[in-house]
Amino acid sequence: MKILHTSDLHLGISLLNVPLLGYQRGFCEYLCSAAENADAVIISGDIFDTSVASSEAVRCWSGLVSGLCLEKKLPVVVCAGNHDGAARLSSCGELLRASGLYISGSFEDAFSPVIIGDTAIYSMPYFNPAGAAAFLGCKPTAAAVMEAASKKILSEADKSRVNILAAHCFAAGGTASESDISAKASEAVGGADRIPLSVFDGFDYVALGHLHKAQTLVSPSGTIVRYSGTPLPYSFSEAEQEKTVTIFDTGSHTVSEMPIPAGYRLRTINDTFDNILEAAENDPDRSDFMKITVTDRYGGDGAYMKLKELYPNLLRFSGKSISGSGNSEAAAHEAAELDIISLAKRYAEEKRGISPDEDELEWLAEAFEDMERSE
Ligand SMILES: [Mn+2]
Repeated sequence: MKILHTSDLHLGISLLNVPLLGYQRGFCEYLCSAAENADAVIISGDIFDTSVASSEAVRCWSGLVSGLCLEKKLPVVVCAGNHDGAARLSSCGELLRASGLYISGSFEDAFSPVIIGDTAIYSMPYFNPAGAAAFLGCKPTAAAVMEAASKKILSEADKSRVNILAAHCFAAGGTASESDISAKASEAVGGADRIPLSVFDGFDYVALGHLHKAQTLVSPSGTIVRYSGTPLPYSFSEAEQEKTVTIFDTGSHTVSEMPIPAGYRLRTINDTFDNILEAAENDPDRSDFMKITVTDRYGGDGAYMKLKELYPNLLRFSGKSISGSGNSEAAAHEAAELDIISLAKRYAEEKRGISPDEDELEWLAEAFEDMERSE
């Protein structure tokens, strides 16, 4: 059997204020046709970007699962992610199951597998360790909960089947992206929610969501622990990542990837102002979503306006910092060395992106002379 695994759709997300739902609808269409080659679909959480999703995002989701379950007649197994409102997402569960849509929204759901042919899929939503620990009688940490849950599942599982775990969590050794807001936050506090790969030993495949970069980790006994990644790039740190859906073959126990057409491209340029202007003339992809850093000018409005004319989807812009290093102490030290005209000139460059002309410099000089006289 072939299982198509995807996650972290984040329907309704914006990229620096640019709504991406139109592109996400494109992905949903792609997914419906890609799934024709599969026997089941797993979506490992973060269906929506916010727990109370917009009506447009809900409509998009509704269209996707209708397409997969009703038109393509495929079973779809979903676990709620930390961005989802789990109770909302999993409402009408019994009714949906009758149509082949299996959504786990509460921790206990993880222990009732969805059986598809020779395969059992255990689907565990993102969990709060304290609540899950009370249910399992273990320590209230993510690692202890997952260890106890895996043990319980595997002790009850039929080993003649292919046993798959779908979950939304941070596995040790995984790499977070800029758009993994909660994963990044956990890194900042020391990664206490990291789950050691050894707890996944015994499963045939672990279909994870939460980290936005597609990546394969391997447990000590050789279980493939896979993040499918987001279907589209949701931050500039993902500009170079190829976005794919993952296919797990239950017969050969191997994974393969199918590339997803993005519909948009993210691009980063770091260069001097003149080089950027010159290169822009022959740039065929000026409608890309851009992040530009000008290395030889301060980030004033003038430089921004000029570049925005060339790149209408300029989403992030910055110039060099006053010290060139971003160190404010060094900047202050450097500024103290400058005469007042040079300092004013630099200030004007930073604010406007262009140097003051001869007339302006003369006016400045006069103004400073007047000031000194009056002092
Ligand atoms: Mn996510």
